[in-house]
Amino acid sequence: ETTHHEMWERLNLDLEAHDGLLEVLGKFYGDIYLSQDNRLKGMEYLDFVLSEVHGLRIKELQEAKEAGRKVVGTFCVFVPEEITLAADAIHVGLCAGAEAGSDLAEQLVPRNTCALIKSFIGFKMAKLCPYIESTDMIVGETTCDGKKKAYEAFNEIAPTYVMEVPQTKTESARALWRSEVVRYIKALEELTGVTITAEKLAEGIRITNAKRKALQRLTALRAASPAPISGRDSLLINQISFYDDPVRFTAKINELCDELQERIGQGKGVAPADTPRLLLSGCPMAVPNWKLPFVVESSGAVIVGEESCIGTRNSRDLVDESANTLEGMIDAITDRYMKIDCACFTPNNERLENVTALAKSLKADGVIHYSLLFCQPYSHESLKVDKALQNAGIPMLSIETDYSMEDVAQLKTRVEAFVETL
Ligand code: BJ8
Repeated sequence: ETTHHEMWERLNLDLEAHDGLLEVLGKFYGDIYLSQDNRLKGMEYLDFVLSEVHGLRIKELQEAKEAGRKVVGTFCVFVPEEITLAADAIHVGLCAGAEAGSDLAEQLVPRNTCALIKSFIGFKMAKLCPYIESTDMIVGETTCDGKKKAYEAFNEIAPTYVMEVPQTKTESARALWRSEVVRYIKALEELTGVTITAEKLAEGIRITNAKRKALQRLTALRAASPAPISGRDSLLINQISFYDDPVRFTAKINELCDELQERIGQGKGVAPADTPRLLLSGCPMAVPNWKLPFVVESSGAVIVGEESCIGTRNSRDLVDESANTLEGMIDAITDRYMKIDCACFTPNNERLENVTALAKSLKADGVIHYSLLFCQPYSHESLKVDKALQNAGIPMLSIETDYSMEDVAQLKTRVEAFVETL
């Protein structure tokens, strides 16, 4: 505890406000996570990592920095982790899922900005995030208008390198994205002094693919009935995939999947087999945004999948490992990332197919589409996803909310009513 405080002080955090945040987080975690029945033994690791997410993991980052490694912070699954790893750097997610500091953020971005953006800006301004303070490079991206304009403002308080993500999937869009991948390689080489060779990039691809394969395994096991793991726990695993050491995390998740397999073999689950099964779809849920999963799972349903960037959108596609030249690997990375079906793309019909296929493969009885308030891309697509699911005979409930707790009772009423119809 004391050593963590010294570290946080060195990182220039607001110690008092940060203590307050950790206290609320701890209580929240107790209510939402530790209160669950029939949890997997493997979740102990995740509980531990979460309890030390601002402690031991930050200490590891500091030690790595002392040993000469660099830390890269990102806000989007478009930033290729393979390349970060190939430069011997550490890749962490900086998206935030709490309201703390959001009022301060309104000095830099308009009030009608989504909660996710306000949260990462607020965390920086209120000196609450040891990850932001540990980074040597912060990488933004031109995805939604909210984010791309926010990075302009954020750049004034935290220098931000911005990758240009195209908005379509045409050949010229691919060429633009490939050039951005190459530019990112150069930027990292400059930052770290490491030359990214074919050998190093192959290793980065292998580590990242292995992590995604472990998450794919988890997704596939959740098709079992009764549901073998709660949606809350699965969301936590996906959230922690953005912070933890990738090799250690992969080993732990594979162990957890072994346990899941055993549990499925015994016909055991976290809820009775006739519990309505729901797929969540839409905006990413960053730590500690557990509001909707908690509401859903305390309304008589169980969540069996997350079609979001903190979910299957991040784990579904692998980089082809057959290339053995640097140029070939860059092509493979480019192609893999161009498959991401973010709502920022136009058109984005593959997402409609992917949501429908995922709902079917996970045997979901219904889908809850989740958009953050003021998120144009996902609010728009909620209408399209609804139609696509209707055509497939899968009911959908559309929810728009933010990080405040004020609408919890109202959300619960709507979710319960939806669950009753399934
Ligand atoms: S690839 S989903 S991580 S951009 S919720 S900030 S879209 S207004 S997060 Fe995303 Fe990359 Fe796409 Fe995924 Fe804007 Fe919407 Fe806010 Fe959002």
